[in-house]
Amino acid sequence: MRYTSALAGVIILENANLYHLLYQRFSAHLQATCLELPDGTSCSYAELDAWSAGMAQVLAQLGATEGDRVMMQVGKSPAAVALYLACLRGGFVLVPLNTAYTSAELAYFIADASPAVVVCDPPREPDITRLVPPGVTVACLGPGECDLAALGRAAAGDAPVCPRADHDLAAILYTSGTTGRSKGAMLSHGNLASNASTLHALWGFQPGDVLLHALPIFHVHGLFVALNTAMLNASRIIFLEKFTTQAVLASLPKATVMMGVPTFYTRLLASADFSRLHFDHMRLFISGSAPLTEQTFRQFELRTGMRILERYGMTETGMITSNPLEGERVAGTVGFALPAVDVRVCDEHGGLRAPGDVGVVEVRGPNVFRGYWKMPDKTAQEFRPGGWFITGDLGQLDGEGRLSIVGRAKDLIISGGFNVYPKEIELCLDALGEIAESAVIGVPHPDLGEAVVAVCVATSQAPPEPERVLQELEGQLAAFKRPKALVFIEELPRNAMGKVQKNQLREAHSQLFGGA
Ligand code: MLC
Ligand code: AMP
Repeated sequence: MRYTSALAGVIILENANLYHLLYQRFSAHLQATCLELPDGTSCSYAELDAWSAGMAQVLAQLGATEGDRVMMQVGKSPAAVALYLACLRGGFVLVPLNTAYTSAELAYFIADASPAVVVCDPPREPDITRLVPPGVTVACLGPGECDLAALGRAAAGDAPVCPRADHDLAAILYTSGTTGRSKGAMLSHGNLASNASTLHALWGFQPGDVLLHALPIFHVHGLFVALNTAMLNASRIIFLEKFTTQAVLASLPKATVMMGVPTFYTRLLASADFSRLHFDHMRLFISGSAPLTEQTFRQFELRTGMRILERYGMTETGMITSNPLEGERVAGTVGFALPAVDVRVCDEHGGLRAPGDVGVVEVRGPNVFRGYWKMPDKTAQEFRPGGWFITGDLGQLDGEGRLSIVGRAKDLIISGGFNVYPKEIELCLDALGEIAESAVIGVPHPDLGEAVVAVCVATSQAPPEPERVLQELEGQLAAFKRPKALVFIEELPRNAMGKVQKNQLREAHSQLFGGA
């Protein structure tokens, strides 16, 4: 690849910047619509290119230099996509954050990532300004002290794409951990580019494909899997602010590809209007981020005549396996390792398990992240010699290399596609004076797959009102992490080693929401 510098004409340099790759692929279609919004407005590839160039320049003027972190906690909008692209082309490391995070949660991320600039939506500006240390600029995507969206538009032009090597960081995405402390997964330009190119080819993206995008853009699924594959294809993206059944039903007739978490599909199936749609124009429905039940897979096929393509991945690795585009998509399995990605199933010491045996899924390949930000020891613990990353998921390979995810070795709840680590919630609950100890579990939930439930022991004979306890968590934990139910019991069940028997609790409370 060649890098063209506006300053010095053509310089021969390898440029592994993901933006360079995206631009190469969509530059022949600059006038095409990239983002189409439900209100009828749209943003072309040319506009996004110029806007992101302008934003990259403004970020540099605000003090960001190559390798600096630019944190964003913003809702879905074309400006947010321009900001993502601006970070890529400027060589800044994007740190996207869930919009549900509270100020208390944000304070940790700001301290850990030490960003040069924090970008937020205008209503959050006063709060975030109070949180950042001196020298860190707060910018807004909208009216505020420093409106990055407007300034970027005013500076829109043709800024050069910063030369990056394969291993240079493009983004840090925070994932919670079993210790309750979030870890920043460092993803390089090479990680993102290889995964996007592979998926684009594997899922047969073709001219005319239109992606229906209803996912949030602060996680791997909506940000990298969906946006990068569509942009590599110069596709039109129907860009919904969030998933609502109504908005998706209204947009589906114009789409050819949709990506979603299983909750999207169960919600669509629950709608009578969904049955009335025709699906001839749809090429592909893709599901991931959480297990798709066989029941949803089968009901969906019955209703639409189409088999959802389930794939499996995680923040640290991007996508790992996928059911095939052509060929059998098997319910309850997540398919085969992606090209150039190696998958194996091992015992707890890294010894290979035989086909059919359950073990921990390990993965290796150009998609695997560069480690946890400022946590070299944690990084070392999660890798085996030879570059194998230990996912913490329990899986089973069949004789043909098809993987099924059958459980988790890590204490993790996936609720509506969002990860919740029980430890973080337990620490918050235990810090409240009225709770002696707690165990947070996931129980089957018909809409979210799993729902967060807290089983607690009170410090006094008369337990506090659950509603009041949940209210106390409001300022501390994002809404999706807060328990959907809080149950008081006299004593937590423990084994001989004193370890809380969460299996027993899960069993005891499995019908709290009516089961799966
Ligand atoms: C919202 N809430 C949730 C929730 N989402 N609670 C639990 N789990 C969730 N997933 C909260 C809301 O804040 C609200 O709280 C209350 O629950 C009711 O919300 P709702 O209206 O039912 O939720 P909704 O806004 O419709 O969102 C549900 C959803 C959304 C499923 C559409 O969560 C979603 O878009 N999920 C996608 C997650 C995702 O992109 N994951 C990818 C991770 S990447 P209150 O208190 O205000 O009432 C990854 C790797 C890979 O995993 O392989 O892809
Ligand atoms: P995250 O850390 O948010 O990226 O979540 C990654 C986790 O989501 C994985 O480790 C799996 O536990 C889970 N996951 C993703 N896709 C699937 C899938 N198709 N089936 C089951 N679990 C999945």
